[in-house]
Amino acid sequence: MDIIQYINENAVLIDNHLEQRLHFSEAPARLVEALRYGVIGGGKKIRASLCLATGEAFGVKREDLLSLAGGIEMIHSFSLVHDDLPEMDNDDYRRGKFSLHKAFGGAMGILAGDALLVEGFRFFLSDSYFCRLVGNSKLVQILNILLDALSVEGMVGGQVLDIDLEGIEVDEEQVMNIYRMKTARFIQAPILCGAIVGGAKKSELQDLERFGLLAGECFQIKDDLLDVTQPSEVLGKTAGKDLQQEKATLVKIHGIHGTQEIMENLFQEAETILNQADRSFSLLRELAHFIITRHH
Ligand code: GRG
Repeated sequence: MDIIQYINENAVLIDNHLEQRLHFSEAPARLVEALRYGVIGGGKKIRASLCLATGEAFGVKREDLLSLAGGIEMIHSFSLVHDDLPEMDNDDYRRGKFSLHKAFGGAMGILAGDALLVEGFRFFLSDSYFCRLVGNSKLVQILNILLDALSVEGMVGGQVLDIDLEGIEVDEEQVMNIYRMKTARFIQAPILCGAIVGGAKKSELQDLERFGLLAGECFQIKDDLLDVTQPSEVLGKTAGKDLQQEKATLVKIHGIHGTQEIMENLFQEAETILNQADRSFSLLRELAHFIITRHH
């Protein structure tokens, strides 16, 4: 199957699943509206696709992974909603529409972000069919992987470094460290989650751990390249912000061509891991290729 078609099909499956299940009879209506605005009907849902494609490589049915992949997209959306706040990246646009705090106000930007994070975990934990299918031991593994990726040594810590190092002279290792913490660990996590549901062996998990981190590094490097090469209309968010905010990026150190070369080398390293695996990971390989060739 064409990978763009696969990604789009998954995005529809996830959106439909979120649409069906994100209703809360006791919650304030405006909070629910904001929460749904933050996750349904926008974004590539690439983390969901990574989870589904990995699960499928281990023989798990896509339908059985929708609550996990949907929850992961909610958690990812929390990070975007908070990242857009004036105190962070301060962006009025996201996914081609007003960012959540612009549409619903600053307090709701914080609270709907919080809600996406908490309800993202509840989304799969409250699915009793999914929990029975996976079993408690794997469920704990999945929770640990997601929480590690979001932790002070993961996304939250990475975001702090990203802010602290604005406008400061940085070297490549410092930048790569931010990329790994802020972004790559939460690209790696859905891959590992899909593999755990599928009963991956320890050695397979180790390979996918390395692959996932490399694919995640590629993801953030591509994001930085897009920021300087694509207009806002294509990105669906404000372009050129890294330069404006003096962000620590590889582009700042190596320029566009040097950065592209680093990304391609990392992709090749990632691809080699999959090529040497006993199992076929063709969709996952295609998704990694999409990550480095995408236009938004
Ligand atoms: C913990 C208070 C608090 C806030 C968290 C950590 C954080 C705020 C934000 C960091 C998240 C971030 C913006 C990481 C960069 C990763 C990135 C390039 C995200 C864009 O992901 P895409 O392209 O977006 O997959 P779509 O819209 O397609 O889902």
